[in-house]
Amino acid sequence: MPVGGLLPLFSSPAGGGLGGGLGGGLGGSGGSRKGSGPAAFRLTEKFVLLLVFSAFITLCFGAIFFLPDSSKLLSGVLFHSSPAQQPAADHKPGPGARAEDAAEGRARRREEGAPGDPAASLEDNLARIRENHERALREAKETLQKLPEEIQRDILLEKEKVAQDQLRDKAAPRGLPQVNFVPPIGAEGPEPEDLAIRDKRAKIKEMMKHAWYNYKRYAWGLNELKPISKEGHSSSLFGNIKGATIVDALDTLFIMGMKDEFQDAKSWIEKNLDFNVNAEISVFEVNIRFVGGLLSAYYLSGEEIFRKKAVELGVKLLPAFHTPSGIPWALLNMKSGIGRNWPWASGGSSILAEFGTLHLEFMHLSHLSGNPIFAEKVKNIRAVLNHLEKPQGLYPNYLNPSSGQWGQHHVSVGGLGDSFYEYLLKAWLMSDKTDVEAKKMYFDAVQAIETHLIRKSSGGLTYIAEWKGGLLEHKMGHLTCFAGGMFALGADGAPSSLAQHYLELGAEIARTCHESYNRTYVKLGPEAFRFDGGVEAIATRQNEKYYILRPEVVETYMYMWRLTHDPKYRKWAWEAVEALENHCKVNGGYSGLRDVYLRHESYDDVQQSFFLAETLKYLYLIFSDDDLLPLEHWIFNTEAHLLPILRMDKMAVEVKEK
Ligand code: DMJ
Repeated sequence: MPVGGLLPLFSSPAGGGLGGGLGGGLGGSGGSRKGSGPAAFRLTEKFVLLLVFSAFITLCFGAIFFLPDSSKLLSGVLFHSSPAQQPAADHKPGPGARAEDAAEGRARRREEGAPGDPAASLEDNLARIRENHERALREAKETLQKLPEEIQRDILLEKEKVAQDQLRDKAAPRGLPQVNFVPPIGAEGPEPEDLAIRDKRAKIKEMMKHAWYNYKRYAWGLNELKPISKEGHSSSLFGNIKGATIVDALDTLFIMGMKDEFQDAKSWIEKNLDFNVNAEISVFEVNIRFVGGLLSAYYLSGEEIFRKKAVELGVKLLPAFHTPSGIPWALLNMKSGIGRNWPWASGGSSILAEFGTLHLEFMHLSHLSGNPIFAEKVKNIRAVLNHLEKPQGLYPNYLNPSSGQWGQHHVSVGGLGDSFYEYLLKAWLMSDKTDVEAKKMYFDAVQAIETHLIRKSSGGLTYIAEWKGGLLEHKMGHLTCFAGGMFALGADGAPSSLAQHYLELGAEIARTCHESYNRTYVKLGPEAFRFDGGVEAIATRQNEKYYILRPEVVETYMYMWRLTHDPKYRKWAWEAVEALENHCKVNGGYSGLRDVYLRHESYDDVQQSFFLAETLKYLYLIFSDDDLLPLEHWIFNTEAHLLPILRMDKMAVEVKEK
């Protein structure tokens, strides 16, 4: 990416050449990738002239300095050393000698010479000048051998690097401020009184142990487990960052009272969790799983290591925002700080569900670091979105970070769109209901979704379709099933005439998603199900029949249970537990399935980290009392990591260096 992505800086008229800031530079995408505009030529010429001039100075200096007569001439004026102290001519660092050799010699002389010796210091200075000129000459020679395109690229890379360094310097945590750690409310709950419920909860904890210990045994320190092959599984989403399952599982271990396991995870993080990786990561995935997991572990345990690591990682993600609009790239090389978008995403667009799912974590990063930069970045995303015209009040899934304009008009409450809506609602709730802008955006969006996307099947099932340039695709993804919980959670904040309506809408979506489970052989739902061609809530395409241990359906059951206490949600949740035990549990952990309509399991051989972070956590909460993680105090990020509601009066950060 770097070269292709950076060259437009030169070719775009808006890029403004070297003078236009880096943000403007990266923005000049739409232009040609050849980089041969007039501005580019002027710059190249300037650079070459500079090099030639520098070479000329060096030659003049060399002529004065190295010719015998000049030396003699200079010796009386500049050198006070005796001939015996001067190095022999063949030891002089001439053009062929390495500058390091000269530096080494200088250092040796400095060690040997008396401190404050003016002759030595003069000699030192001259030697330094000589080295600099030699280096300039060498570089000029090398540069003149390069093609103009290569020279341009080098200038750009250098410029990019300087800008990235500045950005990092600005944001680098120079010791975190002290935070008055507030002991968490409801981080551990009592055993449920009802014995049957207690047993069910204990069963879910057993499932967590089975998933955790197999990961520990076969894939410890790697990202995920392959439970059939009994080895590690690595996903490109995390680049070379390791330990996704460990970080994702932290808070589930904590709330289940698995203290020893939590300590093991903490020790691994202290010793091994490293973000200096030279590989591309998904900004969204790393944020929701790693930043979210670390923040959650900090808020539950108060252990400083988690806060430190979360902020450190947050800083590493900041270069992703380095685009003309401030809408972040989807992919980022954590070492170079260079970002780009998924090649398949509409004309180089960023994805709504990705850049729209940073808000909660970044607000907490600013809160815990005392550095406003994180909050500024996500508030800017909000500002960009607010300035844009929305087709029919809907948010398309694609937004170009260079132009700041929508890409393809494809709208979805499932993949590519989903958690953007979730984070609007939760931003309002997490701000102790002070972020009224988020509230308005959420309810406006939901209204448009109801008008244009939500439909009822002839069999009476409410579903959320996808919208493509005004045409509906009557398909609902497993991912979309989270929306039942979202509608119900938001009901309380709706105008009073609509509160009951949103709770019922949540219940209807929960029922539809339950049907998508119930109509399969294994009683776990497919990746996507359709409401056309004479079917309802059934996958018709082979590539939509898989189940990868996803949480969205039990997530909705959890919210519906908490908000209504209708026993059917515990019943449905238990059906999911039994199905997981019967069809996904294997010797080496839990595996996803390739086809939920098949009698005989075909395993995908991956135990996803979100199975421990989300699926098992939501199931456990359904069989716990409501005072374990009460919804009035905690917000779940989209990976089910826990973030406390920010009540500024009670969670003061003392901005003072430790
Ligand atoms: C999780 O990583 C998160 O829930 C995300 O929002 C969507 N996809 C997976 C689980 O299905």
